[in-house]
Amino acid sequence: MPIDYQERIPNNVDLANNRTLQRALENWQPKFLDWWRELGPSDFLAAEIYLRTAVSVDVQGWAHFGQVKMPDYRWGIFLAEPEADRRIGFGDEMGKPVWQQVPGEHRATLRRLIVTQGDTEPASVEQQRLLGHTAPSLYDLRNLFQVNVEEGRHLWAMVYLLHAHFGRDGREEAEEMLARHSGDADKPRILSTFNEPIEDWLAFFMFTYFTDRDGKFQLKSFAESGFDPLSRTCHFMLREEAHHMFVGDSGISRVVKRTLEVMQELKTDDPATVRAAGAIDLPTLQRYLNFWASSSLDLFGAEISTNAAAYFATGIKGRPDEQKFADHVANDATFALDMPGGEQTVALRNAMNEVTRAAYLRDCQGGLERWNRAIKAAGFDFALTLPSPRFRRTIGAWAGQPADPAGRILPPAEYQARLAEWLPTEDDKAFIKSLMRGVTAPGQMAAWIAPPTRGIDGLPLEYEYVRLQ
Ligand code: BYC
Repeated sequence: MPIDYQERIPNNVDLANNRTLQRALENWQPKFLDWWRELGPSDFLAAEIYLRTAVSVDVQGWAHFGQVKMPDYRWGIFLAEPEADRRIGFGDEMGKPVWQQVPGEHRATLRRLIVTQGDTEPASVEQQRLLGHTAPSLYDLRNLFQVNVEEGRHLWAMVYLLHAHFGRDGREEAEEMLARHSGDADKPRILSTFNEPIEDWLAFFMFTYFTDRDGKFQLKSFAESGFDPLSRTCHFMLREEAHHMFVGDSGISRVVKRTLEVMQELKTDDPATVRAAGAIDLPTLQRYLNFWASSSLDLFGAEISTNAAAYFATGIKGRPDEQKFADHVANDATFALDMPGGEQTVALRNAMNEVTRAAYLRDCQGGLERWNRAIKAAGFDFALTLPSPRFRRTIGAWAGQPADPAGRILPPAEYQARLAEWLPTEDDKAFIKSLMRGVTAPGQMAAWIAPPTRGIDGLPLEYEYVRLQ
């Protein structure tokens, strides 16, 4: 009996009629499932989870909800609908028709970028694999798994591009994507943040707030690409990405809410008292925030990047929301960079990473403003702040510079001595860990986090979002 590809792998890339692609995917899929079983969410393979699956790209199909066991999840391949007569929107190739096939001269660059993007997706699943055991509620447990299966689908999206457009090299790269592992000493994931362990739910919420938001901005840049299949794939991924950032934003908001309730009840902002009452004190929250925000800032690359200039010039990777800029060629424009030796004016094309990093930082600020308003409204004098892009950088001009979170340069010894003020200490992590106990009764919530304002897909909070077996 012929395999029903539409049923097994929902897609809008005509998989049923593409034998080469079928063969490549049939070979890769069992390896993906082995990887999922070995390095995907630990346990819970038999649990029935209220998951969203994309079965088509239209309004009815992209968010299809139902009870699913994770290994049976239908990881599909979707490209946003094509835009008729689409043209390259920036750089030296501006105005020329977009490419449906990879131009030979851009093959190596596009492959590297697609591999770098793809590598982050399974990496994040690996980083989060143990969190299911300590979820603060079934609602949160379901959200974790939703994020995990969609990161799996985003890996599929990149593997599709590699299989469909890069021949044998692409197939090899797709295999390598399952061979590198987060934090592995010999074969680590490509980008720094994706090798950091995510050991508790506060780190998970920070990761989905700050690191998934890097995903948003990188995907927006690729959505501008002259390589149309990449652009269309990333357009569709962005829809799913919004939920991942919602998980981070609402997660941190709920932690802040619970902390403020405890602070008001006990009429104190003393961290030890707040902790003794089972809530997360705001200074600890700030230290977690500093860690994940600074790590995520590295993901935009170096301040001055000839790579980024070349991506822009050739039409491979644009700026997020390119249409918002007046000048899409950026040939003579300059950009004033904040550099360790003082301000430095460089060609705008060389500063494209910084343009994206700045847009990202503005976007990050939104949540902080809301949390700070809540803190103020509760009557406390404390404000969460974003660390300066100079702080704790390991990539680019600020790498290794002893700057504090406000961006002040300190004597190296003072910087080292004060790191514990700014980053989670072993004691902080042990305390957060002590709060992490899985809550599995429907509608129940751990005491360190407030309930969400609503359930999922119109269902009540008490709904059994994960049926544990
Ligand atoms: N760690 O010229 P530069 C997501 C490398 S998140 C390690 O500045 P460029 C998600 C760089 O690769 C979005 N290495 O680089 C979120 C280069 O190496 P090569 C992921 C780094 O190219 C949550 C060298 O340093 N997508 O989707 O201008 C859950 C020189 O640097 C790092 C992408 O990143 C680092 N942090 O910019 C799940 C998009 N930063 O080539 C998913 C694809 C830089 O000299 N990637 N390097 O060996 C890119 O567009 C670019 O590679 C980067 C770097 C923006 C990352």
